[in-house]
Amino acid sequence: MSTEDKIDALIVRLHEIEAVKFGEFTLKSGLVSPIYVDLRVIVSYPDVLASVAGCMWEVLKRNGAEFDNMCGVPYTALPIATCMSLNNDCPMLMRRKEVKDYGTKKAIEGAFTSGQTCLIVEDLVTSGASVMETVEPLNDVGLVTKDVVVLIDREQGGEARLRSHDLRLHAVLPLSRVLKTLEAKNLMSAELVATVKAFIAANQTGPNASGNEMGAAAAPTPAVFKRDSYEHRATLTENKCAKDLWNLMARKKTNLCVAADVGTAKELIVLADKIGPEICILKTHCDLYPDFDDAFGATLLELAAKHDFMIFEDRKFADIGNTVVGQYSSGVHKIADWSHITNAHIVPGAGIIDGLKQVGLPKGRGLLLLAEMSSAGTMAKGQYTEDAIAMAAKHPDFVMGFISTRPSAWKGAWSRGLVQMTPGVQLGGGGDGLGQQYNTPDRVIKECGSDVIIVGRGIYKAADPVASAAEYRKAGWDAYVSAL
Ligand code: S5P
Repeated sequence: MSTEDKIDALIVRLHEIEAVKFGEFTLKSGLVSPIYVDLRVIVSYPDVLASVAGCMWEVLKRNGAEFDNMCGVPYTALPIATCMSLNNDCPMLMRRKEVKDYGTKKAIEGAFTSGQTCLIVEDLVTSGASVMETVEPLNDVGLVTKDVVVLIDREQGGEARLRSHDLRLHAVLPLSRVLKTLEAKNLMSAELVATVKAFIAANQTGPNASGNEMGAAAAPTPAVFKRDSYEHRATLTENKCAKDLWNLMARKKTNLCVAADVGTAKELIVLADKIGPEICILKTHCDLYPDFDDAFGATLLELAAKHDFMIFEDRKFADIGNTVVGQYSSGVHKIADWSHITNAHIVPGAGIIDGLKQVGLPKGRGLLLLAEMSSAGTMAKGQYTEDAIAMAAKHPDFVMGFISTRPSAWKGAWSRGLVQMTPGVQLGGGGDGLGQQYNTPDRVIKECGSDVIIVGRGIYKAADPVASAAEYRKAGWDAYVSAL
């Protein structure tokens, strides 16, 4: 049997013994997943265990991996590593999960010499975090780690994370391969395959996700929140507006959104024409302008096309679904006709998203959820933020991201296709005496993990708004580049 046939047969067996299951599984984060992978059961099926160990070895040899010994990630991968060791006469090491507080206190058991190369064996990779927990103690005792072999890669960001640590991931079964085979063998419907794919796309783990299933809890916040490029994140979203924005930022080299809270529409149009070349988004509060008229939207759209920026009407909808349909589509402002992006509070519950989506989705618009706020004493924190994350996950076609202040510290997993936009930004920091709290562009991007800085008074109140916009643009962009 060819390796490929063996792999197909193994996929069917894994499905039979319910090591890979489909249905509705509630994860720790509250998200409902259409797929669940639990490989602990394979120890009870010797034919499956033998096949897993055989396929993993073949993939390693095919890829030319070389190593002196191997170490399984406790616990599910230990029997797999043992089989590979016995079948191929390759020495094995063991990592203690809890280092003994008596006796030798060794984290790594077995015979080895410093400088040897050790292969890591794992059953399932989601974020790559649990692999790293085994790599570190191996490196601490002088072993070199270059290769990681895994049975199933959920394709949720683990490979990139391992790559950033110079580790090569060899996966017998990328999840997409599992889906393809099960569909070809009529064990999954095309619809179910699409559902699982959409779920995986919407739940990419980020660089600080933990190794728990679906990255349900976050690791400590790193000083610099390492990030993926805007170009790559464009490939992770289903929402047209988010895709356009990611690509626009990468193309124009700016992550600056200007909050143009000036006194009149006339002033706003003049400002937009001047600072247009510096920005990715112009944020408006159209109910601030006494001279707002029917020509406003068309004029702004012309400027957006001229200077290549997007329009974000910061309406902060907060009513029931039926009411927001009217507020978004008609009334005085007809926001959906001219604003690419708008935002909403989640206070009313999911109906607000359904209502806005009914109007915005057919027009290719995007919605931001207010998951956190920049003002002192905000109620948008903790469970509220978690709920916003869960709501966004249910509408990957329409919700394009969040208004947030510190997404790097979020516990819940969120898709990296979503955009994080942060207000309360000034180069000098501080506050405004009315509750606004300012952070610098550098901290917002590098420490807080945001993607877009929203700057209002720091620019439009400056003596030279154009020079100030250029300064903020540079600060925001330099911070992004250095966090890559
Ligand atoms: O939490 C928030 C959310 C928003 S959208 N805090 C905010 O300040 N904003 C908006 O960002 C606010 O309405 C204003 O338009 C802008 C901040 O302006 P600045 O002058 O304080 O920079």
